[in-house]
Amino acid sequence: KAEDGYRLWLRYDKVQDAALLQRYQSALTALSFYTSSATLDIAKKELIKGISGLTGNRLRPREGVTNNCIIAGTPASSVFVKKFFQKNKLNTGNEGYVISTGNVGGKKVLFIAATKDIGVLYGVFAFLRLLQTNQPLENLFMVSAPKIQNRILDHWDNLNRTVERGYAGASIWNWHTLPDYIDQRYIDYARANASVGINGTVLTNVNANARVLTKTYLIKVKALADVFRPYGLKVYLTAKFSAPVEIGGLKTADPLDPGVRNWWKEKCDEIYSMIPDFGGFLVKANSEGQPGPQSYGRTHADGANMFADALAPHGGIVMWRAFVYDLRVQKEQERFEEGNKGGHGNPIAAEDRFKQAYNEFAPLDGKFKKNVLLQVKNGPIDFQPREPFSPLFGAMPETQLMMEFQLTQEYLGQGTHLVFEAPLFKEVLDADTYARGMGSVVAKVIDGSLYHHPLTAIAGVANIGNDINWTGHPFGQANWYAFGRLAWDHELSSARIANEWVRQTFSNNRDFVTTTTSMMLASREILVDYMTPLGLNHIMGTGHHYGPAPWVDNAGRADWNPVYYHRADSEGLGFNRTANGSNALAQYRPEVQKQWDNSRTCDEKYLLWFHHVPWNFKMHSGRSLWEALCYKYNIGCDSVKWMQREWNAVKPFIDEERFKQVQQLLVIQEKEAVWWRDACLLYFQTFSKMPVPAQYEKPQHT
Ligand code: GCW
Repeated sequence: KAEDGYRLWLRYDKVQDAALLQRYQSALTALSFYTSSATLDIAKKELIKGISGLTGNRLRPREGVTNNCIIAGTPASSVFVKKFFQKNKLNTGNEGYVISTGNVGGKKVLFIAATKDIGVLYGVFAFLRLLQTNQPLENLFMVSAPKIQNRILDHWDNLNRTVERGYAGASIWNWHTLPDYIDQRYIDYARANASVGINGTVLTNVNANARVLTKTYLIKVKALADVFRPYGLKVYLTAKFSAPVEIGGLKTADPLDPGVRNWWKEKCDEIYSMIPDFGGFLVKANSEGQPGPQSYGRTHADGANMFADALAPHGGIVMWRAFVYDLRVQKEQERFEEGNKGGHGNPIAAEDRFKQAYNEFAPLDGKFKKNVLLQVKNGPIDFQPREPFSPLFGAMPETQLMMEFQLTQEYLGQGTHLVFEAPLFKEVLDADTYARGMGSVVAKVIDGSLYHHPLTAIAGVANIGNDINWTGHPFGQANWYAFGRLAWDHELSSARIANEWVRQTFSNNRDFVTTTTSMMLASREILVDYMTPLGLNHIMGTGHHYGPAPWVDNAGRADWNPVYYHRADSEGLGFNRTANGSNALAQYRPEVQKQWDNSRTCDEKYLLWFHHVPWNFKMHSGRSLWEALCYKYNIGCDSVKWMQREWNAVKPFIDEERFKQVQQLLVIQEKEAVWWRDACLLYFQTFSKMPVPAQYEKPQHT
């Protein structure tokens, strides 16, 4: 059934465990739920639908309270909630909720309540999650509120419905039929996001098209905003820096030009007259060909603050991206090509790309207005299978930094490899910047607690398209889910998230849950092993970023070349970023530098990120670097075979359709793991000139 994938983690199928089903059936017999807003209406329908599917009980809201009654609402919508909140001095804030068993006039009741309407909707989804994951309902008292305010999906969707780095079909935004045609998918999208607490969506690609800011498109954007509003989902757009010239007829887009500033102010007034709760702008400027303030001799702060001023009167925010790598590098490359027509060549870029975002932004600390967030990718390069955390997280105390993760698996096997990303997200969130001493983890930088910043946000580049199952790979859904859950509460463990997702999406069967979650939890490290072990990175094919291409040395820009990143030579492998190399390490606090600056003590996961080490370098295991590389690539391949066996074993527990989809994708993944191993080992062997140890499979030329 095609709908098996479409339903995501919101399936509400009847509880299988007979004893538990009976307990749920008798604990959930009545409902007191007065609704006075669209949001509460949605919450009520969801609750009734969920309980009906899961237990078969069809609840009809009634006046008064009976035994085993759910009381849902806010202090404003329900007198019972009001008393409960007063008695317990509760206030769940703007978005939080409480789920609690209780007593009203001697009757056993269960509260799903919140200070605000949207909190009730989040509470309903949290309650249904309890049922869907078969949790006990006795003696409940759960209070929950998000740790980060703005939890946002960034769509890299173009107006022609292509999706940059999208692997799940076309964009779900059908600009052609909007605003009059409201696809059911828009509603289902908002509902899915609300179910995990995602409260914002940037509809358009950061490689922006100014036309989305014209009236013609804003009418369509408004239609989406109207659909999303009751689900607590705000709409944002990307703003192309040159829009005043492209669609405004101005001669310049200089952020200090009064005419330009006024143009943006009026544009914002126009947007807010149509969408009063518009979230704001996401801007990619002076990066990969996008125009920006530097084109006019101004700084990133000048650019961001111009938008900030235009948005501030309406309460909007600016998310200014820190994903830049210096124009000078590009210029140098162009000069080089000019003098080297026809030949191949690779001038080493003027500055290590690793260092460039920091070089440009750290000096601007404290220069951004109150409604600006600087959006920093998790690592210094670009969404690699593993990166050390971006040094910017420990370097800008006076700036509100937000995180950008990538859910779409651009460098992680795209739509075909099974990779659960929660461990990647957690690794970065838990990394210690030491910015204010030990314990200054990245999560505390972005949730505002380290420096007491009032505005906080986190973004995930969406992996959603119009494929029936939303994300192409059925397990891609888990990354959307994990992002939402971690954005709400970064303290949740990857294991807990995997467990929740598997139970809701597939089955509560013990064997199934154990097998599938262990596969998920291992999957990211497995991919690292067969793609980029020991700190290798950016050795994917240039442009598409899919298969292996460590040999490429003519990608058009020195710092797009895989050879720039791995630096293999007859001596060894890896990028020396210590003091006698590019010294990128100096961008970290001394405690962090100490973890990584010595090749003998550096965590081997990051070894080749920071060191150029000889082929016969002795690893902790006693293997040489070359042997360790052979070992890692082989273990990666073997582990994909293990995943295949595990998946085959769970066949009896789930529907044929999703079983087969994953089974076939794992076949592709297995072939491609071997492709990665063979390509990389054969290539690196041309430098190491060492044999592959006998116990490993020999790489093959194909
Ligand atoms: O990850 C890289 C991608 C580009 C992307 C860019 C960015 C949207 O290869 O496709 O462009 O980064 O994040 O801006």
